[in-house]
Amino acid sequence: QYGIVRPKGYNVTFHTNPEMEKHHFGQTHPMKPWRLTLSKSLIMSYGMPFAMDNYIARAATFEELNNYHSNDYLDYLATVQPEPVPRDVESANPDLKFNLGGSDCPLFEGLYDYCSTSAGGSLDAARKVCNREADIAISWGGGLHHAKKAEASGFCYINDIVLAILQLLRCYPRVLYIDIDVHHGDGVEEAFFSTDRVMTCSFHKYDPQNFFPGTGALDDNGPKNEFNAGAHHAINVPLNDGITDEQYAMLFDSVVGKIVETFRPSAIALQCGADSLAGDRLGRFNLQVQGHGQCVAYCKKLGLPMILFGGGGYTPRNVARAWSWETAIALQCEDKINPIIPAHTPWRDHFRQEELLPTLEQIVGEPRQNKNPQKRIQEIVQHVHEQLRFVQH
Ligand code: V1P
Ligand code: CA
Ligand code: ZN
Repeated sequence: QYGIVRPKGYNVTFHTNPEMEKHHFGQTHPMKPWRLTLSKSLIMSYGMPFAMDNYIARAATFEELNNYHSNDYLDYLATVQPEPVPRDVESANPDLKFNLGGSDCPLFEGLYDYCSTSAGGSLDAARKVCNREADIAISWGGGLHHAKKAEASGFCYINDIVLAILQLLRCYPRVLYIDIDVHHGDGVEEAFFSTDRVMTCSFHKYDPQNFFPGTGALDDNGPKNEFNAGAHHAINVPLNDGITDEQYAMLFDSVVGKIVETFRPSAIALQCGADSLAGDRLGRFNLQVQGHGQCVAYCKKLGLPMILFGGGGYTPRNVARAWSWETAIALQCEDKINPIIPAHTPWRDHFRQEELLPTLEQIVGEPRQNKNPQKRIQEIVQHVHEQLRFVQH
């Protein structure tokens, strides 16, 4: 239709479940599953589904979720009833069971279906990468990196990424997890803390007192005990407000490049949280669609099997822009994408700014002041390179 054809010599699979998109966390909650509908609509209007295999994944079973999450947590998640009157932010209760029911992780109608369909998409993606039916598998409904074995955290209830990586480990000796969400990927780091088969690397805003979740300092690199296999296998890149495309790309290439050289991953799991874009309702960075997508392009060039996950992203039109552009990068059809959003795109008016024609790359939001001096960026690169001297695979 727009000349977007299947990429030659490799295959992209796309995993969704429309069931997931209709759930609501509550009126004032920043997480809007509807952003997935908006993203899919933009991806469709560019004709991208013609160039990939599209799957509506079944929900993950209790047993599949149980490969990471505890029985008692899952039992509770499957049976707990939503509260008739939603709790307000001020009256947050500190003794919540499994951290469920507060303002971050509310109990809403259909919660278990929401969680199991999100995990189902990411598990489906992992299975396709395992059996070589996909070179790149996409699960924009996944990427919920804060969920713990027996606890919900930061809008995440089930850690679909951990479940997908566990699946990849059945077929690949080493998996590299990269996280470009503006928040620290603490749940994934914790799950693989003691193994040298997974290296985790998160780029995030770091301000322990004032920014969620408060973990992920530069010298948090896994277990301190050298006899623990996981030592040196957690890489953290703590950043300040306002980082730009140029600085981020330089850091990303130099950190990920060195990791690939020393760790020699056999597959990549890339969490593409879109809250690291400029203008995000919760984020603090200045990344443009171009700079965010550059990370996907860099990983693709490595030529390793890969899963792309979604994650955060609280300005829905910008989320749709970034994930559409990154789907195009996976399909290697960037040059076929007209920056003016096609006239037939449903909800096209959501992308319009003032009197201008709506475009794919021009995101909404004021730029933030850059508080990342070049000297600090150099220090980060140096620290990471020193850590990786201990790693040899
Ligand atoms: O800051 C907190 C908690 C609540 N305080 C006691 C500390 N929570 C954050 C959670 C952010 C989660 C991000 C998830 C992801 O990484 C992956 C999907 O993107 C939070 C924030 C904030 N500005 O950081 N919760 C909320 N805002 C919130 C606002 C309105 C209603 C409900 C929650
Ligand atoms: Ca991150
Ligand atoms: Zn986030």
